[in-house]
Amino acid sequence: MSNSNRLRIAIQKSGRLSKDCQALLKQLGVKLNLREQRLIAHSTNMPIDVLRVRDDDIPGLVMDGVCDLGIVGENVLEEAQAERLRNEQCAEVNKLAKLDFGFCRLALAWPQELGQQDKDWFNGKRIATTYPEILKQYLKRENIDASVVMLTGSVEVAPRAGLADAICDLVSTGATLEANGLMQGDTILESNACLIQNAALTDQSKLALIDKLMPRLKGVKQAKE
Ligand code: PRT
Ligand code: ZN
Repeated sequence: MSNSNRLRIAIQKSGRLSKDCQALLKQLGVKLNLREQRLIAHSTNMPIDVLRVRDDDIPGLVMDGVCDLGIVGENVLEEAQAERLRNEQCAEVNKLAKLDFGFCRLALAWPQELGQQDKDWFNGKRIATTYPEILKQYLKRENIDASVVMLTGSVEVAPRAGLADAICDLVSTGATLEANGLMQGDTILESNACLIQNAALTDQSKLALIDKLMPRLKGVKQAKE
């Protein structure tokens, strides 16, 4: 659906995935002039444009065909897919590869002073999260009757601020949970960055270019192993 004949790839502009995305494109041989703070960077050696956006916008841009490819955390992808399905919008993408960066887990946590708790404890509790759809699916699956408080940031302070009893947030080293006196519980989702493609892409020259890049991607992954 993208009207450009250049392959459009959406990556995170600035954040935890940006450097790895830029390094990956470089390893794939895509030359870019990223110095300028522009939304679009044109490749100088391939018919590729890189769109630099907020990570939350990437699934929608690829699902709607505004971009042909995107690199995004599976956490953000799954949340966007669940939200779109609930709104009866197109949520389909082809996951071309799981990438070896951006690893984290979406886990439950609660104030340490409460000690170890089992799943039943969550009944009747409020859980703050930035991932309401993934959390609701988990609660349904586990038959837990808790309410979900949506926060777009600072989720880890919610219990202390009296906004929630527990949280469901991304964890990498665990330092943030510890610094906020929280104890980590069940992992709801394990996530890596992944490469996604618009499911309706039919442009033969773009598909041929993707076919050319994919073995390079495999080569990069093997070289790291
Ligand atoms: O501005 P934009 O919307 O693009 O960026 P953002 O602020 O929404 O996202 P960003 O850059 O923080 O993260 C982008 C992606 O990186 C996430 O969607 C995940 O897929 C992945 N990722 C990997 C993480 C983490 N590790 C991570 N540790 N995303 C966030 N965190 C946060 C977490 O929310 C918590 O606040 O880091 C804190 C916990 O880290 P530890 O090491 O203390 O456990
Ligand atoms: Zn974001």
